[in-house]
This record gives sequence, structure tokens and C-alpha cells, in this order.
Amino acid sequence: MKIEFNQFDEEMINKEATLMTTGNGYLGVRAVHEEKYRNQDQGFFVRGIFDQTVGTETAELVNLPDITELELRINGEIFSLNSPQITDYQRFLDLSTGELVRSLKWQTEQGDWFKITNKRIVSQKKKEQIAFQLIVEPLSRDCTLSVKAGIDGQVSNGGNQHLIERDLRVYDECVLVADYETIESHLSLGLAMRLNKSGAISAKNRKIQTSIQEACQRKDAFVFEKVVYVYSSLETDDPFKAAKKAAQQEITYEEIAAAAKESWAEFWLAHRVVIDSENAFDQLALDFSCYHLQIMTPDDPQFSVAAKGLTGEGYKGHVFWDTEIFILPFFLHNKPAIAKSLLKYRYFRLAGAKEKARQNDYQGALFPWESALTGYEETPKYAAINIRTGKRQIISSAAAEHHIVADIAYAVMDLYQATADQEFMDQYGKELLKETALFWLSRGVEVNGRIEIHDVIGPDEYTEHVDNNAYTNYLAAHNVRSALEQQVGDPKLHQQFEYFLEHLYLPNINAEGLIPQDDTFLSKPVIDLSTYKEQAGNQLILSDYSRQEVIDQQILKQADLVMLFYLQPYVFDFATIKQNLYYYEDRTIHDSSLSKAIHAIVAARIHEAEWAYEMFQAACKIDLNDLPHTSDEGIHGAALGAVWLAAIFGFAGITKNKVLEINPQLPKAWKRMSFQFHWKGENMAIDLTQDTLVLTKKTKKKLPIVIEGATYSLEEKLEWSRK
Ligand code: IFM
Repeated sequence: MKIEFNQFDEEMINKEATLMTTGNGYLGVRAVHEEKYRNQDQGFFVRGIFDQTVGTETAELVNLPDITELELRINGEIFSLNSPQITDYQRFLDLSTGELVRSLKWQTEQGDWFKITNKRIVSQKKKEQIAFQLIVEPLSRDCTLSVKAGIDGQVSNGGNQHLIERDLRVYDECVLVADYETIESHLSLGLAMRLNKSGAISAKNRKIQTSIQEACQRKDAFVFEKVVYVYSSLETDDPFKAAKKAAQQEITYEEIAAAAKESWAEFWLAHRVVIDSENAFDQLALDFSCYHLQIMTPDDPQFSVAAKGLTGEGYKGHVFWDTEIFILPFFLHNKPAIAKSLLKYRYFRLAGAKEKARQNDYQGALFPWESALTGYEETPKYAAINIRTGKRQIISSAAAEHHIVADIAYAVMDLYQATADQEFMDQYGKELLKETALFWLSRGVEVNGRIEIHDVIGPDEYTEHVDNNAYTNYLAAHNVRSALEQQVGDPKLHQQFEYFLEHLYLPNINAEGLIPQDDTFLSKPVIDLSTYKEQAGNQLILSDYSRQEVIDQQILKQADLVMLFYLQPYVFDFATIKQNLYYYEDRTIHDSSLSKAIHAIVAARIHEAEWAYEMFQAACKIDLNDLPHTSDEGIHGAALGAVWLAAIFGFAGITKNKVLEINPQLPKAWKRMSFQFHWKGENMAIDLTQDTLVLTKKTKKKLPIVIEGATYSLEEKLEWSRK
């Protein structure tokens, strides 16, 4: 269970930093090397610390002071990975323990050899704690060593300064404490670093550091440790005091590492998807996904998951539909309390969503396309300049990608269905359903006796400002139907819901058997997309065509109707799904990282397990590929969630419709698959081979399960075989 890079390559430096991020949902530390390198982007983030300063269009997740840097000198020579004499280089993130390790041998210009090992681990239970260790072993002769380490506030988000340094202190000669405040959002931040050695302190240019010098005997080891604590005013009134207090307690790297490793062992025991595959990479990709899902997700309802987790500055730390549709299901079926917490985040932000609806003359709640701490719209107005047209591209998602409203409602119902938690529904779910349903009542327009939804962007962002996007209309119907089922509001409102549902236009199959993605899509010209499909993810099409030209053709960036098939598998019959999957996939470039895994699920459901497997494997490579810059700005959080979705809802073949249905579709390469799945308050163990299925749970409570069309009752154990 390791992500390894056994060669230092400056070109890969930021990819490594992203992929091997350590964290715990509260904080994330990019896996930057301890030394400074020219293109290395350091990143240290705490969920919820957003700021918007002059010159920044929207709030950004603040990149916090650097705590990783460590300057090492041996006999006066500064250590660098660019030194020509480095052997036995190994660097890996052990997913099973959450520990990042780098070890190597270095020969100085004077000809002496040293073994240098750096370790890093983030505590899982004490969320504010991070530990670092450096071990230097002189292999040739005695030496003099010096290290410089501390807290470096000379940081920014791509040049935007967000922090004011308020105070820097040293306590007990080995505890450095720094106090910061964000410039506009006025959040306080206390950072403390406990060192296992004391030295000369300096504090200037927003940097506080200790310089330690020591002699070290041959075959002895120099062990240097740093334990860092970070608190903010989002948790405590006096973060400086909290950080200082925490750092004044003596603790070793090994103690912190032992506790963190125990937490990870518990996590994997309960939540690992175990695959016996011909391709070992499948297991690694699933482990990588689960690891990142765990470290990207806060367990506090005031916060949600950023599109890049806490691994980089990409998308400014904003929250998208990615959370409810791609990430939440992993938690729903593994740790339902976290799924509830993610929906509470939306509940607590209803004010911003209602305000956005009001500003746009709608009723109810129009959730922002991009959300941060406040819950108000955070989508930037413009994207990068299109090098073909020379024009800044307007981002229309905030104005039209309104399906996010129904996506949130979908997640509310998904949660209710899986947990049967009436209390959650009464306390949070109903209000979310009511406000989102009210939005759709006002969003629809009546045209010749039917309700239509105009001027939207569906999930496919290569098609803009269209009427009656099928995904949006069906999800809106589901939203309003759910509100009616839950009887939110008064009888007058129920009548309005009924009227909406009776009159809403739901695009259905045409004479050719196709469901129109929207009113105009099928009448647009078709072009050969094979070159672009081969280079999926690169948005190459935008260097050959302007955005408008892309919009005006049958070109999809990502799953749209296919997304609807995934979420509402019971609405269409098998033949319709099959025909439309072929048709729309042909026109989909998969330039969005959210696309292939969803196609894999739907392909598996139409019994195209091998095609599904191809798409699954491609989805696994969104971050885990050899290309140096695909993940520089952070991991693709939703894509990692979707890898888990593809395994569970694609290959294990789970569909949820009040009862659980299982139609296994393992690809040929998979001999076996086992995982745990939380459903209706029960924790089930599911074990599959090509032709068998064993379900076990701890209680005798009867649970109906449909397997390949036949209904069974699961008590403690159910064994099923296809033959
Ligand atoms: O939410 C997605 C969107 O669907 C495609 N562009 C990237 C966003 C963030 O991941």
C-alpha cells in the first residue's frame, strides 16, 4: 500500500507533493521536500481558513506558513537533492500508516557518506498535530551537523498575501509560537512548533527559526524532531494560547506515529475495498482513493470538502456538487455520521442560498455553484484567457449550473434511504428539501401548458445555456417529489408540488430511441472527436475551437445524461440506457476528471463489464499517472470518490431503491472483491467472486436484498451462487 517515487525528479516535484499529502480532514500538508527547490509549491491548509483580499476575486483557502522546511548542513555543506552523490534514494507514502518517508545516502564533496531519513506523519485523533523526524547517520566519520527549522510566514496563494503576522515568541527554549490573522476575514491562527533540541533563535522577515549545531559520532545517529500544532479562531477563542499550550507538552515522533498508525489500521480494517485482481494497480488505486477521501473530509458540520481536498490551491479550496454526488456516498456507506455532517454544512448555509435565490428573483434556496466558509456564491467571474480568441472566458456556472440545488436534495434522500434516520430528516433534511423544491417551483416556466426549465448548464460544461437539460429536469422532479413525499410545507404548497410534477417536461426517447440531452443538442453538428478522446483530460479541443464553437456542436466534456442513468437507474429501461450510453459516450471527450468512472458504472450495469473496466482503469489514472503536471494544483477529489463509486455501484453492481439490489458485474481480471457497506443501520460485509456472493452482518434483523432479480432475506449470513 505505497505511493512511491524512487528517483528525485524536479519535474515531478509538485505532483509528488500533491499525491503524497498527509492530513486528516482538518489539515493537509503537501509532501514538499524539506529543502527549498525552485519550482516546489509548498502547501499547508486548514479547512475553513478562507480569505479574500484586494485583488482576489473570491475567497481562497489560505496557504499557511511553511512548517516543513529544514536546512541541513554537514561539515558546513548544505544538503540538497541536486547533489550529484546521492544513492539508495527512496520516497514513499505508506497508505496503510499515513507515514511519509524519504531515505537516501549522501556523499559530501569532502567524500564522507551519510544516511539521511526524513519522516512525517499527521495525527488522526489529535487533529491539530503534525510530527516530523530527521535522522542523520554518519557512515564514514564523525561530523558536525547543523539544522535550521522553524515557521516561515513568507508564503502566499500564488502571490496573494492573506496573513498578517501579529506575534512571534519562544518558550522553554524549544517551543516557537506564531500568531497570525487573515487580512479580510479576520480569522486568527496560532501555530506552534516544539523541537526536541534547542538552539539560537532568530525572528525576521516573517520567519522564526532555531539553528542547532551538534557534533555526531560515526555510527551514532543525530535525531531531530519537530511537532507542530495549528489552531484557529474557528475552534477556539485564543488559538495562540491553545497552540502554545499543546506544544509545551513533551511528546516524541514515535509516540505520535504509533497513535496515528493505530487509527489508520482501524480505518483500513473497516473501510478497505479488497480486490483480487490480475492488475495490482487496481488495488493501489482503490487504496489511494480511500486514503484521500479520508484525509480530504472534515468531520465538523461547519465545513465541507474542497474539490482538491486540502492538497493544493486549485479551485481555491471551494466546495462543488463534487461533495454530495461523488464524495458523500463513500461516507454514507462507511461512516454515515460524516455524510450527515456534510449535509449539515449545506443546511447551515441556507441563508446564503436563499439570498442568491432572492437576488435572482427565485424562491427558496439556490445554492452557490462554488461555496466556501460563508455559503455565498464564490465562483470567479472569469476563467483563463482563451489563447485562440484572446478573450477572457466568462464562467457561467454560477448563473446557470443550477442542478447543484437538486444534487443536494438528492443526497438528502440518498442519506435518508440508506440510514432511515428520521431524526436527521426532521431536523435538517425537510428544510433542505422544502427550500430546494421551492426554488424549482420558481425556476420552471410554463410554455403551452407544460413546465420547462430554461437557460441552464447541465453537468456537461461544454454545453451552455440550454433549455430542458434532461439531467436537470429529472433531478428537479426528484427534488420536488421528495419534498412532497416528506410532506414539507402546508397543503397549498403540496398542491403546487403536485402541479409542478404533473406539468414538468421530462425529455423522453424520440423516434430514434434517443433521449435528447436538451432541446437543441441532437440538432447540432457532429465532428470526429477521436484525437481529443485519446488525449482526454487536456481540454485540447479548446485550442482548436472557441468555446462557442464547442457549445454549438455535439461535444460533451463529461457525463451528463449518463450521470442521470447512474443516479436514477430505475427511470429508463435497459435497452434505452444501452443505446443512449453508446450514443453519448461517442460524443464525450472525458475532459472532466468526473466522467470516466461514471461511464464505467453505467457500462457495468448494461453488462459491458470489460468496457467498464477499461473506463475504470482510465479513471484510476486521473492522478496516478506518469504525466508530471496533472495534479500540481491538488488531487481530483471527486474523481477519487468516483473510483470507489465505480467499484461498488458498477462492479459489485449495487443499486438502491428502498431495498438494496445487487447485480454483480466483476470484470474478468477480478477474481474476488470484498468490502463493508452500511445500509439501514447495519454494517454488512459483502464478498464477491465471479459467480458467488456472500453477505454477512452481525444482527439477526431481517433485511430484504434483491440479487439478480430474486428477493432474499438477509439475517446473519446469505450465500448466493449464480449457477
Ligand atoms: O464540479 C466540477 C465540474 O463538474 C467540472 N469542472 C470541475 C468542477 C470541480 O471539480
